[in-house]
Amino acid sequence: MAVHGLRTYGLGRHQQIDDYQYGGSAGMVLMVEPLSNCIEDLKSKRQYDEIIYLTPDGERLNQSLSNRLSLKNNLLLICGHYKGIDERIREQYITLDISIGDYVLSGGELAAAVLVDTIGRLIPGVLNDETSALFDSFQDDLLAPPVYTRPAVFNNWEVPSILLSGNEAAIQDWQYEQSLKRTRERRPDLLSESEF
Ligand code: 6GU
Repeated sequence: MAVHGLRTYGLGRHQQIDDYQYGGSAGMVLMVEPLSNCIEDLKSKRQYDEIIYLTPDGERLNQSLSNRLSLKNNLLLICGHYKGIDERIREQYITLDISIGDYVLSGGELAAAVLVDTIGRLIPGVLNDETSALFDSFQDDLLAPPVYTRPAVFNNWEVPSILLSGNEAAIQDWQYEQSLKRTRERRPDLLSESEF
């Protein structure tokens, strides 16, 4: 992963990258020329599968979108700031708009960090145990079951005995039931009619 500062492509002695918006509303907008020069420079060095703009009006990020993006080779993420970027950049270059949720951040940087984290952990070798992403909450639209580690008893608080049984099939059934129960209680919106 590489981070590129837009200021490098800024205009004039002050390396200007933003300006007042046409129409008179308050707030600065990232200018078309520095962004275009930056994107063209990066595109001349790599072929990008997607050029993504992080924006509250984008498609809502979820696990399935992260899964899809983790299969791509090169992604270019554009972070807006202030009131956003000149619309012509969106029209000319952006192939995908992503929002990380229904709230407003002051810039796209934290959203980009969230996106990079969710994708990065799906790439083989990033997680210690490569299989463990398979059992995450949301990977199958269910929340993850409760987990325990040693000791088996603390303050008389016991680990469910099934987990100590060594019966792998029974443990898997138990974990699946716990996932369903947790999802029903906390996120019923994730369940289809049949599972409910
Ligand atoms: Cl991607 N950007 C900004 N500025 N705010 C957001 C967002 C993105 N996603 C949710 N809120």
